[in-house]
Amino acid sequence: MARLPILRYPDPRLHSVARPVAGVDERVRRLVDDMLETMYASDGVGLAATQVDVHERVIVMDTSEQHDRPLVLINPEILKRSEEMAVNEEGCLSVPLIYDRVERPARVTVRALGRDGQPFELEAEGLTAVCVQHEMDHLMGKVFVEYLSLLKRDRIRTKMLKKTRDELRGK
Ligand code: GNR
Ligand code: NI
Repeated sequence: MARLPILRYPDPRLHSVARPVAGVDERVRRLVDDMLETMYASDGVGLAATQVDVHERVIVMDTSEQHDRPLVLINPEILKRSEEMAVNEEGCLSVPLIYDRVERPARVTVRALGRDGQPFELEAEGLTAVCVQHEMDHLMGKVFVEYLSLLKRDRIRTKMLKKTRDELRGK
């Protein structure tokens, strides 16, 4: 396993649209394992392949309290969205230290392939529903800050560019 570098907003590669995985083979399983290692090492509850510059429809998540229930979604599709909406505070490993409220359907039903290539369905609510929608947005090239006002997004872009510059200078 290996930790992979995570793209930081406003990197244009975060806006690439991922293509479906053709088959769950050894290469895809290695990607999944590296993404899980990267997610756990970064204290994230989810990670989309887009964030590690792989533009294929692969997501890893773990919203369990003990961080011991990895969830792998390959070629995920949303089958159902609740009419009820919910507002939650979101963060993103690609936009470190920024948290803001986003409104989304409260519950979703998702169909995907697991790490074993077998299809399954997930009925998600709470943080799991937030996370799966946040990750599926990444696969479509969308970052959560795009739900915020242009003013906020602009401030975030400036802050992220400065943070990256400071880190490169060793500050
Ligand atoms: O670790 C993460 N936490 C989180 C919190 C609230 C809503 C969404 C998320 S996903 C995020 C990891 C990440 O950036 N996934 O793309
Ligand atoms: Ni994210």
